[in-house]
Amino acid sequence: MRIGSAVDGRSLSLDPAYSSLLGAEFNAVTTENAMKWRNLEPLPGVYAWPGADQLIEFAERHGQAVYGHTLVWHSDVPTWVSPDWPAERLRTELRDHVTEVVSRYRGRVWAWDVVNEVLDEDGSLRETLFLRKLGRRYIADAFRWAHAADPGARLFINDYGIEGRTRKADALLKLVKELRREGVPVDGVGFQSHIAWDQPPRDLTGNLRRFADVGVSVAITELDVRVELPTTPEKLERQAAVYRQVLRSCLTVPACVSFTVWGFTDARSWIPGYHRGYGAACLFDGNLAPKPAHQALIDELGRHAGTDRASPTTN
Ligand code: 9MR
Repeated sequence: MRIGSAVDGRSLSLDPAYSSLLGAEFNAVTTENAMKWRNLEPLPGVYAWPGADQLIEFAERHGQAVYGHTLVWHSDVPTWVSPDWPAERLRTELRDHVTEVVSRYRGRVWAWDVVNEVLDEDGSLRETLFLRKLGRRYIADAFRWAHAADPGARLFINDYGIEGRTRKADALLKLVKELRREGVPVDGVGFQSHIAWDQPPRDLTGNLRRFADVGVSVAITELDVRVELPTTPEKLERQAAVYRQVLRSCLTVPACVSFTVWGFTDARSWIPGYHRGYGAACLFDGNLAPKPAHQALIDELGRHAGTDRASPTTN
């Protein structure tokens, strides 16, 4: 079971306490931002590899698996990609981007978020530059390009708001079935899991199972549990229970192949910048001291290992 964290590139370079905790606590890592198109290719044909390279080298030194995030995301398209281009130009640039990045890290990235957030809340395909110009086939194309560049990598479709049995989750299930019926190499579905402390998803386990039933892997890809500030010991206990519940769901479903938190320290989390009045969403506080949620995960993993030993035929 891969237990990973998203990694903040600046902290990895500049903060030895951050890096040593990352190396000690996790067996998988995801780049939080360094592999996004806008960051990787700030100018046409000019790639900025050092951030991504640095993380991969760190992971290899620490025996960690690397989860690549993300190849196609409407929200991080470089500014030089013009909405006025003819469709064929956009398609070629997108294809070259996917091919360049996946080939560079061939054999070193075990899984990729190929497309991120392609659905709207109502379950329709999100209106993005890619959909407008290229039509819905851009999704299948992206998977095929990625597969051609690294046939060994596991290819995921990743989204938020799909942890419970929402309309969006229903639509994603339908999309994944269609893609697989068409022979598109979709191997897995990533459940981002940005959750509020007082609104845990309903029936996450059942939801993961119905995706697993169509033959794909599932993964928790960006878990954090934001708390309304100020924090209190009670809120942190409830937060811990949500972390535990999500891990338990993943451990319960054999197709759940990895569990990733979206940053591990409150000092470096995206939450306060995006969710007004919320914070403290991670496993460690701003001084890198473990919170109750950390202990809850350790307990849950121990409990699961105990179960395994008791019944060696299950996994
Ligand atoms: O945590 C990321 C933050 O630092 C970036 O500014 C932001 C925009 O690139 O992306 C955040 O990560 C997002 C992830 O890439 C996709 N799912 C939602 C995450 C939180 O916004």
